[in-house]
Amino acid sequence: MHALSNAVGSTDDDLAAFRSVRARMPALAEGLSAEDLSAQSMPDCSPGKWHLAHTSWFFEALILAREPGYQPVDPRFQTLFNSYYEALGPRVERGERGLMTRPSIDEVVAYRREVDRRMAVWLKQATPDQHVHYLFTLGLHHDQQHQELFLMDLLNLMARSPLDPAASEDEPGVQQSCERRRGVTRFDGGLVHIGHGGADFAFDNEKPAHRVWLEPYALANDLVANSEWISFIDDGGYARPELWLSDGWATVQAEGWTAPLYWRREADGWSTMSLTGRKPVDPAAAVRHVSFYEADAYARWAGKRLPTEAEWEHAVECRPEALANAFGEVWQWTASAYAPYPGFRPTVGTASEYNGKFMANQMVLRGSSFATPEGHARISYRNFFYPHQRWAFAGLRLAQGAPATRVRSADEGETARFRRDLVAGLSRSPKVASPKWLYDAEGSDLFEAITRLPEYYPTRQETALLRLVAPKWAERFGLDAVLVEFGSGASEKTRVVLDAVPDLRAYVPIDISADALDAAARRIADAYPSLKVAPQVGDFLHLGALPAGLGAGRRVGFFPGSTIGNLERDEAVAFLEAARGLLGEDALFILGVDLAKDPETLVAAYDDSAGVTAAFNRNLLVRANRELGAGFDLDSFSHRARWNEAASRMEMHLEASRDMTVHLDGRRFTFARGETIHTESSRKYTEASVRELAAAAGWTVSGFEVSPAPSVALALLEA
Ligand code: SAH
Ligand code: AVI
Repeated sequence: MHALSNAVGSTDDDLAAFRSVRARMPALAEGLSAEDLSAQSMPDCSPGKWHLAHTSWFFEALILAREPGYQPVDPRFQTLFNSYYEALGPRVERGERGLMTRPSIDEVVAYRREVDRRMAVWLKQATPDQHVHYLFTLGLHHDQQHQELFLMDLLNLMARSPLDPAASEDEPGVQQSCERRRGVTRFDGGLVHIGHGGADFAFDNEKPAHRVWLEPYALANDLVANSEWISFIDDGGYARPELWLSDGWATVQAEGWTAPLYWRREADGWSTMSLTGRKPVDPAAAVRHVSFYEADAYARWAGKRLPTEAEWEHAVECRPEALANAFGEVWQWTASAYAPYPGFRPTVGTASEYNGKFMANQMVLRGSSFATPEGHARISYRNFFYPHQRWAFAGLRLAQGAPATRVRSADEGETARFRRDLVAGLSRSPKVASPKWLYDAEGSDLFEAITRLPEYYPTRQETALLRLVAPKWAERFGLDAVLVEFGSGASEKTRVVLDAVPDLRAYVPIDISADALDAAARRIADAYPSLKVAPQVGDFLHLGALPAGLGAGRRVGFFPGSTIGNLERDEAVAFLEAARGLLGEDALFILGVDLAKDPETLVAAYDDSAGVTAAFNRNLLVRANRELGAGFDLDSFSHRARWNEAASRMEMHLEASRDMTVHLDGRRFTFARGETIHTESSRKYTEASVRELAAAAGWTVSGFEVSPAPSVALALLEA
């Protein structure tokens, strides 16, 4: 990765590196007209001509001009092409660089050639000391930074044109997008080292290497994709102030943001501008051209957060293979403010202005983008932009805390139950597994990813319906009510109820997934400080008593998401009866159900095009291999989503693609090709079937509200 080193090397190596780096920007400019290279689209951007000149000026001002009696190529250029170096005298205002129609592009090209010629002579004759050689290498890296800026600025200019012109036929840069990996990778953290400590080149802002303390955390293996961003938009992401930092929200309003920069809503979806012109947004590609404010709001919407730069660096250092597209796709926003590392010392001399003076009000991005020249980026590299800026090739990767209580998911009793249950299920014909085992930490994350898929309508529809009915139903809760939620997962819908009942006394989320429960309970407790939050890890099919100290208010059950549809009918009745017993005499119960509808919509919702539901389903086998030492060959099982009309339910299966034997718990389970494990049923209801179910369990339906299509329903039950 370190193609350009600052070790004082041989003249020949330096000359070769110099020529190769300097050749790239003119190559990027090839095919562009003089007009393309002269216009300035906004003050943050510079014309291509200016980049061509400024990168030459840098070598002249920082290296050649050190020689006593040096005669500049053109003294006027010292001012015209100085960027921000106070020590080197006056300069043209940044926003006025586009007004320099003189010198012409030909004169700039001639200037470049002359600087390159003088540099070649210098490289052959000079014997630079360590510092000057560092400045030479800095000049090469500076040139490479401007090669990327050249493309960013060019794209911004093209996007300002009503013609949506293509700057080039192919997108320049390294194309190395990897496949989505799905899921997250966990890191224990602790006392770790970050920063650049080696002898090879790094900017001053990456030094010194130092220690930081990291709490356990997890990073998403993938960058956030356009399809996920579209779900954020569709869920009102740009219209909900609660998702945004105050400055971010002010910017959304002032700038009228409704989507990433360059996105345009077309009759048949979104389009965006790239260097190859305007194209439909590719749902699978990483989102680009979002600001820190947007990245931060998206993370909040997703129930996650941005990683700190130390988390990012430590993760890439320890598990470079785990994270897809850490480099070469988009720069990744972090939650870290751009600040000096402890012990930071700017490079001495003029180059002290290179990085250090910008260490206020900007945020750090890590990785690199498709437009970053090869050999330029490093694990310790710190890019930085202001939080509102979005013309960079910037996207994001999500992070989350990984609480130490995670060990509970490998709880011995739970593992034994999983083993017993799976052995029993695989011994049956047809083979089955209980859907509750889908939800380990990874499974819960995958389910949350499902809720954001365009095809998986239930979460969106139910949340919207809940926003409508919650205020009305909340009037019946009375003072000091206690909300008891079954299968609470990320507790996102809960917020809608909590917002409608400000005087709620306590919230008791119950979930089998300890990881999801811990994280959700903490988020809710943070967001609703006066609410008592009492999470209960466990199986809602084996309800114990409610925790003590909840007061005497009415108990209100909450069972959204159509999770009831995952239960067999007898189980569902038994559950509703037990819940009535748990909640007491005057209880209410809000039940969410998915309604029967056309099989096409249903099958799409359980077999999404991005393959997230497939990963969720297959995660059962991943978990069995990890926790039970089972020997499932993951590549030999395919996700199947089937509509079972007779039972009015969607079914998820894992289908064996070959004859095989699987070992589990010292037993052998044989699979014929085409045989499946039935991993989940998701019953789809009608109003009549909900009423029948509720009545069988002794509840009365006192409200039934249906969403617009694709329809889901919420029922209000009374004990
Ligand atoms: N209520 C959320 C989450 C639904 S996903 C929503 O509507 O979006 C189903 C949730 O139920 C998961 O969090 C899963 O861990 C939990 N769950 C599934 N079976 C369970 C069981 N038998 N006991 C307790 N929790 C269970
Ligand atoms: C949680 N449960 C109601 C979801 C459902 O729709 O049955 C789980 C799910 N399975 C596949 N996609 C989503």
